[in-house]
Amino acid sequence: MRLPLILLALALVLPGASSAATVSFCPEPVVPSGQNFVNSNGSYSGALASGMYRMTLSQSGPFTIQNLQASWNGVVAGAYQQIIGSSNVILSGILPSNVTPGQTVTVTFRIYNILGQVADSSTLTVTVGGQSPGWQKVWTASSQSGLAGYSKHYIGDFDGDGAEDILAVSTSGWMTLFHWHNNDWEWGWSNYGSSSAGGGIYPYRNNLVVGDFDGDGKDEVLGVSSWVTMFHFDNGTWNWGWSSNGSTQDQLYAHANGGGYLVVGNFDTVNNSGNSPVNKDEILGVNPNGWITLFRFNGSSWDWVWSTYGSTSHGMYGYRSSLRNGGDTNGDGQDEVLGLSGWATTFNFANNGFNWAWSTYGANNIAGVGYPQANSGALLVGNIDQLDSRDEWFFIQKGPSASWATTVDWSGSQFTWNWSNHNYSPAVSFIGDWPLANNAGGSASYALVRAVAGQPKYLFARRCKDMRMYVVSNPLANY
Ligand SMILES: [Ca+2]
Ligand SMILES: [Ca+2]
Ligand SMILES: [Ca+2]
Ligand SMILES: [Ca+2]
Repeated sequence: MRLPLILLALALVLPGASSAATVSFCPEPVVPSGQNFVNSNGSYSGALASGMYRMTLSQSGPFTIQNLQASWNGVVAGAYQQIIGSSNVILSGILPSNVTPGQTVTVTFRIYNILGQVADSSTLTVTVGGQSPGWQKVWTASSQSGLAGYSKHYIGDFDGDGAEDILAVSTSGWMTLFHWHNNDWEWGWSNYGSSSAGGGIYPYRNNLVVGDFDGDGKDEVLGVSSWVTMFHFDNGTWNWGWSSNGSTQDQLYAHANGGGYLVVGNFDTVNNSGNSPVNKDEILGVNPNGWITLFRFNGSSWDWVWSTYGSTSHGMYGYRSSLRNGGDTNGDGQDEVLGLSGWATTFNFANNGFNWAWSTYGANNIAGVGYPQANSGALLVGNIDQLDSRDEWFFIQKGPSASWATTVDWSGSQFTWNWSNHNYSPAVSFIGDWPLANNAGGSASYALVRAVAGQPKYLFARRCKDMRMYVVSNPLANY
């Protein structure tokens, strides 16, 4: 007699207990006009107690999805039926023809219990697909068992073949190196979840910075924790290199600790020490105490190249919370530092110090792109065409109504825009077929990667479980 009583108790508390559970659709459907979608997959975050439930669908938006249907483990929404447990919800429908790319319809999926109370209410957005000229898709993650299943992606040429690789780190502690081969991201080294693999890199896995610090043509990673330690990818695995060995007197540690951060770039191409080539990357350390210092690795320790020594009158000081690598915008082989505050300003290293170079001086745009960017919009830096050796600035809006993406580069006297999804008629809110506006409840994340040696950088776009890569359609056009 005890078991039925327990089930009854569960059923009675169901409305309150299950109201926090929702069905999350991920990724949400992006469907071309006039086409159907059949397998939009949602996962229920809770577990329904056994009982009779009724599932309903409603929709709102500028057009009506036809034949809109949902099912729970094959049980089709409609009448009261017996459903139980956790499940995948499958949604399908047909978009009318002649609807506008980027338009969205919100679909609401509800589950009612036998008392007529709402046990779950979930929404998803169905977006009309589109295609903006200028970019083409070269890769889509086919499953979550590869690159897309990892939460962090560190990009660098770790094996020195001229193509950038990806060191991917998962929330469960897997670390895997991926290489672009045969038009796919293939597995290389992996720790297979082991904390002992990789020469001690494991404890640093969530806070790595990437650069070619020793100038040998391969990128290292610098792990920043209570110790700061460099790891080299040699002989098929990660190897322990220089380390602060826990010294709190170490100046790289002091600059990175307690809210400080490290900016990597080839900021100085003149004064590299020792016998290293001029492509050795430096580190700009931004100490929370206000000191901003340039470091360079000399093979056994870090040389102190330059510092503000805490001066509040140096032009960089006002940008100390938001300094980053601004790329090599003029193509001279040397990276600038970009400060993003109320003004955007670049700093160029010359004559033994960082000098103020270019600035918005408070203007509300950069080459027509609104500045400061709203909703944490992306600013990607890298060379995405083959017309020139200058790095572009790629501005991509984020947020629920994101609709612009624009590339900008240095024309010799000012920044000018070259490609924009709005430079076509009709303009659609896409890069290639990637929708800019939020989907599945969140913004996208973006990165640039030189997947092929000597080729332009590709664009990574990621949202929810969807991960794709795009390349410019015409690398000889000016982006
Ligand atoms: Ca490589
Ligand atoms: Ca190196
Ligand atoms: Ca350098
Ligand atoms: Ca370029």
